[in-house]
Parts: sequence; C-alpha cells; structure tokens
Amino acid sequence: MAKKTPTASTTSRSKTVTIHDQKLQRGKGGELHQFVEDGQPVLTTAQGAPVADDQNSLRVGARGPLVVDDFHFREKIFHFDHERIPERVVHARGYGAHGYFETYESAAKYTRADLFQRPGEKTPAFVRFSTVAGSKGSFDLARDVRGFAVKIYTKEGNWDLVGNNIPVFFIQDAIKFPDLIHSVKPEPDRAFPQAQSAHDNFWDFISLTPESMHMIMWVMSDRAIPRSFRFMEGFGVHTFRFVNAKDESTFVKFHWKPKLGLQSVAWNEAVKINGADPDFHRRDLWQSIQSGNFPEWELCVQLFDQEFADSFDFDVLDPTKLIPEEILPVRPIGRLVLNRMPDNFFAETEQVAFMTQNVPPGIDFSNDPLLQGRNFSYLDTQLKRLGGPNFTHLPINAPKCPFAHFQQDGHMAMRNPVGRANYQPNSHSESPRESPVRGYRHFPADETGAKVRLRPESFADHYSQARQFYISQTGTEQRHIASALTFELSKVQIPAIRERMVSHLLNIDETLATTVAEKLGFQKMPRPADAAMPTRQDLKPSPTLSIVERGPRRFEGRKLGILVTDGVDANLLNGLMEAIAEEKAVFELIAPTVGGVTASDGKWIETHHMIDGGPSVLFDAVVLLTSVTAIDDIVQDTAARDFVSDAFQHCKFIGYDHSAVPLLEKAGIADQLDEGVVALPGEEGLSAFVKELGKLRIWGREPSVKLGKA
Ligand code: HDD
Repeated sequence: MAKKTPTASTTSRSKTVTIHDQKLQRGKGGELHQFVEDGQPVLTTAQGAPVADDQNSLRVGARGPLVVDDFHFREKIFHFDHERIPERVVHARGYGAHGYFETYESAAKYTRADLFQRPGEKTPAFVRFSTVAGSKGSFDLARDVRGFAVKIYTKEGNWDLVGNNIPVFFIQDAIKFPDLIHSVKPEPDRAFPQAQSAHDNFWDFISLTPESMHMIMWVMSDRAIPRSFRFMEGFGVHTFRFVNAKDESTFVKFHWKPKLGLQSVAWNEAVKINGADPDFHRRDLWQSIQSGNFPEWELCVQLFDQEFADSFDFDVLDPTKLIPEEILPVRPIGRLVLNRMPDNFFAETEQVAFMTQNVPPGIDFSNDPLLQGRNFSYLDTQLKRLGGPNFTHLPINAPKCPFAHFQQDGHMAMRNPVGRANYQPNSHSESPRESPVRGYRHFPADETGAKVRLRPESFADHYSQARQFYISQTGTEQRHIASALTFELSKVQIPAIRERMVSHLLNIDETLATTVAEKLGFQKMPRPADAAMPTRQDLKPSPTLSIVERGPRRFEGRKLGILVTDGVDANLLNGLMEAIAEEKAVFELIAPTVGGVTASDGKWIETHHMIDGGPSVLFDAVVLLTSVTAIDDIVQDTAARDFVSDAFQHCKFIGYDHSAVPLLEKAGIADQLDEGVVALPGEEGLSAFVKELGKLRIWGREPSVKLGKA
C-alpha cells in the first residue's frame, strides 16, 4: 500500500504538520496533537483514540456497575498505578538543570578529551544536585552532604563527573558503602528519623570507623547546610587521570568553584527553613534560572605527576584526603553555566542516570578503591531504577554525538541498530568498526601484586587532615562545628557511642572535644581513641577550607526581604528596589496581609508574601519599611516580631525606617543594636547600604545575642 509521507513541514520545530491528509499540531515537547478548529488539542488515549468523556467511567444505567469495555478507564488507571519507579537508594531528593560547559583554553598537553581541546567551545551539560540520606519527599535543608553530579554530552561520549560538595568521603573502600548508608538512613525497626544523621545508628557506625573523621568535620561544618546550590563548591573527590594523545598520564582532581562565592545558613535557620519552605533549594534554582540569573561554576583542576604523589604527605588514592590548594593550586580550565530548567522533572531529573564509569577518551581512573567500587555499582542501580538495559535510549541519557553499536532489543528498545549485520566482525562496509586511533584506550598502568584483602598503611592517618580542616576555620565556624556535634550526639541514646565519638575528637582538637563533652554533660573525659597511626602530623591551616574567609563580599545573586505596611515611604522603597537591582540581587515584599499595601504616594504595591508565609529565614538580609500609622498593629503580630528577632539571631543585616523602631523594641533587640542594624536611608545612601549587605552576616554578634526580653 502506498504510504503518504509527511510533508516538508514536519521538522520537530514546526508547529503544524500534515499526516494522512490530517492537519496536526505539535505540542511543547514536539509531540503531535490532533488539531481542532479552535486550536485546542484533543485529549486522546495513549493509543491516540480521541476521548469523548474523561469525567465519567462507563456504567450500566445511572447507578449501576462499571463495565469492562471501558478501555479508556482501564488504561488511565493502569498507567497511574505504574507511575512510580524506585527512588534512588541514596541521593533520592534532587533537582536538575541544563546548561553548557565552555572550555577556556586547550588542555591538549594533558588530555586528549575532546571537550578540552578548543578554547571557547561549548558542550551541552546537565547537572543534578541532591541530598544523600533523605527520601525523595524530604526537605532541602537537612544537615547532609550535597550531591553535585554533572553529565557533559561531549562529542566523544558522555562524561559523568559524579561528585559532592565536599572533597573527601566517609570511607576508603566501596565495600563499606552499604553499611554507611544503612547507618544513616531511618533505623530499620522504627523507620525514623528521616533525612537526619542525628541518631544512634549513624554515630555508632561513625565512631567505629575512624577513617570517617575528616569527612565528619566537614559534615558538622556549615558546608552541610548550604544557602543555595548556587553558592556551593563541587568536587570530583577521587584522583582521576588525564591521558593525552601520546598516552601520557597526569593525575587530576576536579573542583567546581561557584562564581557567586560560598555561602551557608545557620543551623537554627536551617531548621526553620525546612518548615517555612521545604523546597528552599529547588525554588532558589528554579527562580534564578527562570529570571535569567544563570548560576555559574568554574571547573578547576589540580594536576600532578607521580613524583608529587610520592612526595605528598598522604596517599593520593585515599578518598578521605584532599590536597590543600596552598600546596597544589587549582587551575581554571572552563566554566559551567546552567541556563534552562527541564521541561519535565520526571523525564529528565528523575530519569537521568549518572555513572562514574562514563568517561570519554582522555579521562581515566586511578586505583582509588572507592572509585573502582563505584564504577562497578552505578550500572546496577540504573537498571533497577529505570527497569531495563535501554535507559541510554532516554533522551536525557542518550549521547548527543553520533553512536553506533550492536546492542539490541530488551525492554523499551527505541533505537535498534538498522541494517543486516548485528555482529562483529562482519563483511558489510557500512557497518561500524573499531578504531584503535580514535577509540578509548585505558592507560596501560603497570600493575602487579598478590591478591589480598587489606587496607594499605598509607591510608592509616585518620586525624591529621581532620584537625587541619578544623584549625582552618574561623572562630565562628569552629563554634558551629562544636554545636553541630553537640546537637547530633544529644540525639544519641547510648552513652558509649557519645563517649567513643568524644574520644575521637580528642585526637582532632582537645578544646573541641572538651567543649562537646561539657555540653553533653560528661562527668569525666574518655581516653583518646586508639589510632592506627600513633603520631598525628602537625599540618598548617589551609584558609581555602573556610567559607567565611572566602565569602563573596557581594550581595549579587542574594535575596532581600522587605517588610512593608500601608503608608510605606514610597521614595525609600523605590530607592531600595533600584539599589538592589543595580547590585544584581533580588527582593521580595512581605506585608501584614495577603495582596499588597498602599504606599505614602497613594499607589498600590503588590507584595509577594503575607508575613506568616514569608519569615526572615527565607532572605539573606531584611529591611523594615513601616509607617507611623501602621506600626501599632504590626508590633502586635508575633510573626512580625519573629521576622525581626530571627534575622537578628541569624546575624543578618537589618535595615529599618525610623517608624519601625517600636518593632525592634518589641523583638527585644533595641538595646543590642550593632553595625548590622542600619537606620535607612543612612548617611551614605541606599546604594552604600546594599553594598554593605555583601558582608552577608555580622557573625561577631552571634555569641552575645539575647532574645526574649521584650
Ligand atoms: Fe554514589 C548516587 C556521589 C560513593 C553508589 N552518588 C550518587 C549521586 C551522587 C553520588 C552525586 C547522585 C547522582 C544523581 O544525581 O543521580 N557517591 C558519590 C560520591 C561518592 C560516592 C561523591 C564518593 C566519593 N556511591 C558511592 C559508593 C557507592 C555509590 C562508594 C557504592 C559502592 N551512588 C551510588 C548508587 C547511586 C549513587 C547506589 C544511587 C542512585 C544512583 O547511583 O544513580 O549507585
């Protein structure tokens, strides 16, 4: 039978096409809709049959039983019943975005990886950020490691750099991974706590696993409660290899550095954010990309040879160790820009399958046992989650370069090889062939040795870098680590676990150990834990490990919360909004009631939140623009008082109009004002105030904050 081929207008971009003499319309995702007169697509079954009634199932009489002929009902419910796939066993809660990687300069000297050859070249990328322990529906501000998984669709295959926002890991051998994860997940008999490490099982495992101490210092620091995905670093963690065209290898560690600098929140703030907006991080990424403020990271590398590796204090194959930037500086080789949200969360963010073993020619692995174990693990998880071996056919996982192989069939096969030959070798000239020149060549490392189960002695020092991290923090950050440890261990019911943890802390820093022990009410200190390596090295502080030391000093990309009431000074408000825009920051308006307020010039101003729904924890700094007529009412509002006292407690800048002084008094802070509480417009003007906000926090305030004196 002669088939009518689609007309010339059938490119995926065109809106209408003609097939079988029918005029059809394309939807947003390129799918075809049946076309009707008024331009509205017709609802169909999955088989394409138009649907007449989607509200009522087929029945016998008005009040009779349903009938099995109702294929539309059956199909609709069947599909719904199968909507869920297993969530990721770790990193279940995540959020992704599309973008591109742009190469700065050719790195051909070190790697033949195609994406690093040509300056200025852009390669498409997809990134998924995640928390580790919580399930898919948990909250964003859990104290946890953040996943930072990047898929770059290079011209020679996908490269997945599946990293975290912390440069080291809990364990040195992948065989311990199930134990680590079981310990942090909800306890199996009671199924709680969700998305929290503050419970016996986690600390039991950790206190019996001294290799985790370095990572624990990071996880107890503010790195584990980032303000935004946009303000955190990413790390490949392991030592990888670059391999150049001459098959020469250079070791490499990968770092993603956020353009807008690092920033975290305070723990008390994190707890409140989880209640006020459990989607705080995903909303932040969504809003910034949708408004055209595209987040950006530089890809930096630490490159080193075998000689450096041999001379370094630690084994570069040990994933619980980092190489301080002061010893081996990082070098930027490109940037990653995220500029497009997925059209559909499930199709892209949920179905994206990252695998550490996805590397293009020019990037290879080291013998890090954690990395090698990971290379074995990730394929299984994708098969389980996505239900079959053809998950690479899903658009989010498919390479964007040409590909040709003989893998065929299986569940949901969408792109089977065409032609007669589906085997190798064959004698068909059009059939794909191996290419020893272009093909992936593993670095021919010379490996010998007995087959053994052991941990190398070079992995034995578990405390030196843990201490180095701790002494590299500012006083504020050290206090936060002590408080986090105290909080977490306060949730542990078995005293021996708490003691065992403090005995490790004694090997890291005595003051830290004593502070935590005192807060936990210890009557006497335990003995320091026995160490596999008796002498701890006295390493110099590495200031690059501190967030506060490396703060952005700019308010760009941050959000100001402006509390307004009826009668708000219109000049002041307009001036502030302009100054914020100039700084490339954003603001949201919060009002006592839903809708908006009438400003001093009589104009109606629409607001974003009612005060109960817009607490100050959602903002980086706040401003109180009230009026003498409205202030008496607003000081009675407990949400407004919390707005101010929380901002103060969390060491944020507070700008205020003179009419708002009674609110400062009611919030109990009027007698504690410091340089962070600023009367507006101020002597230097609003632009100077907004510039000052770039300091982000007045951490010096923290030890002396006293609330509840109103
Ligand atoms: Fe893993 C997911 C990062 C050790 C096994 N891992 C996963 C994701 C990230 C990481 C970011 C989420 C990817 C996504 O967004 O879909 N994992 C790490 C890092 C590690 C690490 C930085 C240590 C340096 N992981 C690790 C080990 C094993 C796994 C040692 C097992 C031996 N990881 C998995 C997994 C997951 C996973 C079970 C769950 C979902 C998935 O893979 O796609 O295979």
